[in-house]
Amino acid sequence: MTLLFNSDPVRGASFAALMAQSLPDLAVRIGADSVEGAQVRYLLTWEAPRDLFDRYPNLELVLSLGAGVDQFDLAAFPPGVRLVRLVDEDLGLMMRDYVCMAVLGCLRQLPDYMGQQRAGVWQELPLRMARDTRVGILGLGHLGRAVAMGLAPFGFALSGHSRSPQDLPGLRCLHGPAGLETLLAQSDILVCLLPLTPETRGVLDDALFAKLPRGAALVHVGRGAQLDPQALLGALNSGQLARAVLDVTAPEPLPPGDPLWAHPRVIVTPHIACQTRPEALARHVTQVLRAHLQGQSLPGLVQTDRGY
Ligand code: NDP
Ligand code: OXD
Repeated sequence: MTLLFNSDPVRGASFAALMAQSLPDLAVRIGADSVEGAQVRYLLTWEAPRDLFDRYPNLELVLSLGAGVDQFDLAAFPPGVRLVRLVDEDLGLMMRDYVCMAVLGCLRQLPDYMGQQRAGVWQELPLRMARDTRVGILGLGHLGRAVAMGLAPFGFALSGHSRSPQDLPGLRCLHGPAGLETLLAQSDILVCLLPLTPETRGVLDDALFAKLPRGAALVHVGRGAQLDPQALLGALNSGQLARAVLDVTAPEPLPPGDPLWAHPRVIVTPHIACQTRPEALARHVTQVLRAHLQGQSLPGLVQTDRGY
């Protein structure tokens, strides 16, 4: 029973040490050159080489090193190989902290004050209370729900949108196209926590920004390819959007000279809302492999037909 850890060897060594305690019968190999491809049953990877299934003909599970799986060609998965994404409480906590920071930053005009600081401007801006501010969350999955729970105590009026109907305490749950229209019209701060799929690619565009209340803010933590950067710049420059916090861009890193780097009302962070730590990874992989070996349903199993 061999698992190949196909990523940073230092993190791999920590992960392997933890796995030796939880699943001692599992052979963890680190790095693609460390093992014959035919021996690999489980592949833990962020990258998805095109020849994945030729290289590892006996694969049973591919485990993504992240919560997102948009780097994989889901249509290429043979019927017997399942894809699992990272689901762990720590990921939810990290995302909760980042989005609370960003939403509070937007509420208290942090991007604007940082822009003012760089320009040497000392100027007070009007203040708004959280209880008078509507936050809309696109995507009510594992992370969207953790974010909603984190924001609730601040008193924001919270709504969330998902594909299928949901019923969650403390927020108004909307779904489908009509629900999206309602959410957008009533979001002073919009948080994007959608997976990247053909349906969500480019979703943050001119038309969507036009549906937000004038002067809204965007917190984008999904995937860069969901955002049309020209539409964002246009909306910021026209005043339709007041400010934005972006943790994800396309491409990553954002190229030198990109206007988003220096925009006075934009904060850019280098895709750090969550980081995959060996402890969380070992906990998750242990649960997945135990469930797999016992023929039970897998935590984080990706439905390849819907793309997440
Ligand atoms: P989940 O799969 O648990 O949840 C996805 C949510 O999005 C679900 O509520 C789903 O609806 C909804 N959704 C999917 N497609 C649509 C659509 N077309 N219209 C409306 N709603 C839709 O994912 P997670 O919460 O775990 O993660 C979300 C994403 O966050 C990841 O895919 C990744 O891209 C990003 N991410 C970013 C990180 C960062 O560091 N910036 C870190 C980790 C993740 P339904 O409930 O009906 O299925
Ligand atoms: C992830 C990410 O998908 O870090 O886990 O973006």
